[in-house]
Amino acid sequence: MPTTTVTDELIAQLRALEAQGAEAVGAAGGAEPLEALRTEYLGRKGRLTGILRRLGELSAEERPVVGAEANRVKEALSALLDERAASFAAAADAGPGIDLSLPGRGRWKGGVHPVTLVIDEICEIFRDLGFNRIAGPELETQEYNFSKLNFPPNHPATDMHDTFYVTDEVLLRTHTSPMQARVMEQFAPPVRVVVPGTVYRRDPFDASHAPAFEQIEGLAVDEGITFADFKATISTFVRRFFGADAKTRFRPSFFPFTEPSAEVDVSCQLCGGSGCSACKGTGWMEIMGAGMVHPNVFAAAGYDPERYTGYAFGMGPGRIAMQRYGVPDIRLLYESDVRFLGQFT
Ligand code: 2U9
Repeated sequence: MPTTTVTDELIAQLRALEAQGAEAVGAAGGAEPLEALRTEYLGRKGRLTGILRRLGELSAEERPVVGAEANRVKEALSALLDERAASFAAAADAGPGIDLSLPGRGRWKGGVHPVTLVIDEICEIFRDLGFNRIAGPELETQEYNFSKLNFPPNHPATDMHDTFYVTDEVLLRTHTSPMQARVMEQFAPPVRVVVPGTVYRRDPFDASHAPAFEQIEGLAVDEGITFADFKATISTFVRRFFGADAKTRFRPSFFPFTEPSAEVDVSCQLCGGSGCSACKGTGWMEIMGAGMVHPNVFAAAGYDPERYTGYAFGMGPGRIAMQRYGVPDIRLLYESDVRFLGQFT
C-alpha cells in the first residue's frame, strides 16, 4: 500500500479548499458576505495561508510542486470571487432595493375594449348581410347633422343645451347619421352601409349617461325595399347576435328622419322573457331605433323619393355591451381602468 506523503496531503487539502471555496462563493447572498469569504480563504491569516505554513516540512524538490498547486487554487478562487463581485456590483448599479430573488413581473397584455368587441361583432354580422363598414368625421356641420336629416329648424336637439357647437355652423356630431347623408350624395343606389363611431351630446356624466359615446347606424336603400325587408334583416341580426332563441319586437315610434319609425326590443337575455329586474319585469330590452327613410331625407341627398325606398337603424353598442357583460355603470366604459378592461382580454 503506498504511503501518503506530506505533499499528497497538502495537495488534497488545497483541492478540498478550492471545492469548499467555490461552493461558498456560489451561495454568497451579497457583496459583503463575499468579501468576508475572500478574507477567510485568501487573506493573510486565511485558510490558504494556514495550509502553506506546512511548506517548511517539505524537501527542496517537493516545495515547488505544492507551491504551484497553491498558486493555481488561489487564482481560481480569486477569479470566482471577482466574477461574483462584478455581478453584485451590476445589480447595485441597476438601482437600490433590487431583490434578485423576486420572481419576474407578469407582462401586461393589451385587450380589446368591450365596446369595440360589440361594434366589431355587429359590423361582421351586417357584413355577412351585404353591408359595408364606413367611418365619417366627428366634426360636422349643422346642415348635415340636422337640416339634411329633416330636423325642423327649431328642433330641441339643435339647442345649445343639447349639442356641442364649435361655431354657429360647426358642431360635434350628435349621431352618425350625417355620414349616411354624405354616402347617399356620393353613391347612387343600391346602398348598404353600417357606420360605427363616437357621437357627442351635452349630457351629464353619470351612471347611465356619457357626453361622448358610441353609436352604430345602418342604411339600406334600393328600389322596392319594404318594411318587411327591414323586419327580416333586423330579426336575422338579433338571432345572430343574441342567440337563436332571441325574439324581436317592433314598436311604433317617431324620429324626424324615418317614417314610419319603430323601436326594436329583444327578449331579455337574463330571464328569457319571463320578467326580471334587468328588464324591469317586461321581459324585453330595447336595442335600437329604426324606420323607413323619410322621403325628405332622400330628396335632400338627391335620391328620387318616388323611385327609391330604404330603411335605417341606430343602436348604442355601449348600452349593448353593458347588458351583455353586466356592467352597472357606463363610466366604467370610459375610465380606462385596467382592472376593468383586463377582464376582456
Ligand atoms: C339617414 C336616414 C335615417 C338612423 C336611425 C335611430 C332611429 C335611433 C338611436 C339609437 C340609440 C341613437 O345610439 S342611440 O342613442 N338611433 O333611434 N337611428 S333611425 O336613421 C337614419 C340615419 C341616416 C340618412
